[in-house]
Amino acid sequence: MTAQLHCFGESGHSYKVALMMQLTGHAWQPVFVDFFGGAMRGADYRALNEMAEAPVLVEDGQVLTQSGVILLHLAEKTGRFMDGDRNEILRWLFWDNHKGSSQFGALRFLMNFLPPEKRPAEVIGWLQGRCKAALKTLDQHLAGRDWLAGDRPTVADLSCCSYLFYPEPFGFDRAAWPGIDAWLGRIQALAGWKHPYDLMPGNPADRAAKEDA
Ligand SMILES: N[C@@H](CCC(=O)N[C@@H](CS)C(=O)NCC(=O)O)C(=O)O
Repeated sequence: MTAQLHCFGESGHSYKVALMMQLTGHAWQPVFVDFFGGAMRGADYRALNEMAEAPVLVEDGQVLTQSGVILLHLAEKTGRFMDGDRNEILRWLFWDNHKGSSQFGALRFLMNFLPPEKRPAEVIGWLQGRCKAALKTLDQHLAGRDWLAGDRPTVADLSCCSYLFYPEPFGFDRAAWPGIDAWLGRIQALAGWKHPYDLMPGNPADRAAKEDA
């Protein structure tokens, strides 16, 4: 049965999974989650995912949450993107969930999706420092190697890259990080790569158009 991914365009965590399915040709369809309309706070969504987060993958009667778990599930199903030392791949997946995407996503949310008068300057400043440290870790690791874990792209790369493709500013300037810049270019060159807003429903332009209507 075609896998269903509960997701929305702005969700970098969902993008990791959507990108993996896109690159592997795994059959899937998106189910739009109206995050900005409050859909995740409702009982229906909590019944699907008690953690009230996207992504959720529903496939063959299984309901999977947490992007890292879903990526590993897809790697097993497709036989792709696990070509490397398993511990090294998991090390970067866990790092991403703690120091990478989780912080990039929160900072981007505070700086772009909260109404300007509600943006907490002190928290933003603190988080910018944390994100800069994370970007440094990533950039240094990528100096002199093409992929995060081994000689080929793995789910570690698909996880760690996700927020770095979004256009909304959160203090990440691709040109300032040569290792990351070249690595993102390699990911973009993978056959079938698509930008998050071309892969999943919902994006800031859609919401702005609705507000204007
Ligand atoms: N560690 C989780 C993070 C998921 C997550 O935070 N998703 C965001 C959307 S990108 C979300 O649903 N946030 C809702 C909230 O924090 O209330 C994963 O990797 O799936």
